[in-house]
Amino acid sequence: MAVQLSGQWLPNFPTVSGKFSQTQTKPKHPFSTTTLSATASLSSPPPTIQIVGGKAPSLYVDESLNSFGSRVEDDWVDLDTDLYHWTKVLRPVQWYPGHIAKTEKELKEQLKLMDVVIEVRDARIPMSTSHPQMDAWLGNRKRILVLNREDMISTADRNAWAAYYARQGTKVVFSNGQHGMGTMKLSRLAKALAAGVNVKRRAKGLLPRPVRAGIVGYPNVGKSSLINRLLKRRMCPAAPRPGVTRELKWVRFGKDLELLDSPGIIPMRISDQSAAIKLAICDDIGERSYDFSDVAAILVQILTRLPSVGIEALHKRYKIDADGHHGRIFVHKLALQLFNGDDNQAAFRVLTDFRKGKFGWIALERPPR
Ligand SMILES: Nc1nc2c(ncn2[C@@H]2O[C@H](COP(=O)(O)OP(=O)(O)O)[C@@H](O)[C@H]2O)c(=O)[nH]1
Ligand SMILES: [Mg+2]
Repeated sequence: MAVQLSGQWLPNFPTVSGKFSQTQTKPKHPFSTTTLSATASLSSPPPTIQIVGGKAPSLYVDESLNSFGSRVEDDWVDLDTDLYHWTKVLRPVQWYPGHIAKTEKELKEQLKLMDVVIEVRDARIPMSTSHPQMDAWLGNRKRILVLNREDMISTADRNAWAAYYARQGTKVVFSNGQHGMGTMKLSRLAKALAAGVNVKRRAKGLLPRPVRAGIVGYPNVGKSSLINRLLKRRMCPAAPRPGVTRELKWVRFGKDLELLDSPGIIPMRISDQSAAIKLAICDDIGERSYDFSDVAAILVQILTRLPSVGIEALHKRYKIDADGHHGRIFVHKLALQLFNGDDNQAAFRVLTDFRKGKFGWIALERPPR
């Protein structure tokens, strides 16, 4: 039985959706700000929940409180409300290269052949890399959610997401497509989930066949890398930019698993511009679809608000004061300081610094309450 996951941060915010293979049918209760902390809920997960990979959550630090003693979740809600207003006035970001429409069509066909679907998301932005139509395409198909790029978020981020999905009864694997962490667990889980296929075949007197797992998700989240790490060979082209995988491709892992690598899919129209900007910040959509200065300005404003970064870290790196509202001025000052007044270059520097972890490894999204 599958459960519809949903959560709202903002009136227009996309539903955190995904029907994942699970046995728990009760919808989540709202995140109780008084009784439930991220760490507490993980320490006693319901028996059906499987959290695979990632570091064990700390049992001693109440990560639901910030340094001022107020709720971290409240800060995130405030930030997202501001993000909505900041992005609403910008030129909309849209990215839909020609091959995606073709992929979508082919993928829907291939889905019929899959025993289990592995949906990969960017751990920095699990909500913004959730395709709004994925539920409809997958129906009751068995699913595993992968939060890849686990090395690019903090332990607190990971704990928050692990606790969130644990409450949903969602199987989630944290992985690192560059170094291969989580990939063996992923293959084990896929085989275990699809074991029923061969039980049925045997009952019919048929020989067992390899389990077919399709890897799907947004562009550049690490789908091909995960397959390559699992196979320990470069079978699928992977590169640090979106739109590299253009074809669907089945590859064999051992004698009992077949994996389908697919090009990233993304909605034709990204209706949520907060999500679009986060995709741009994380380099998950093509560079030509957005204005570097717009995106870097928003990033600066976000960074000033994240407790682990803040105005101090920005000042330390660039020797410029940020105030949380005038990211553009910040970028322009950096341009004057280092790039002969070229805002574009300054913006690119800020974006690259974030992507390289120069402000620490941090997620840009926390679970909804
Ligand atoms: N830091 C980090 N980089 C990753 C991870 N997984 C993939 N990458 C890098 O992200 C880029 C995109 O990966 P790719 O597999 O081509 O993504 P795909 O478009 O989803 O197939 C490549 O440069 C990878 O080396 C990860 O877990 N951590
Ligand atoms: Mg790829």
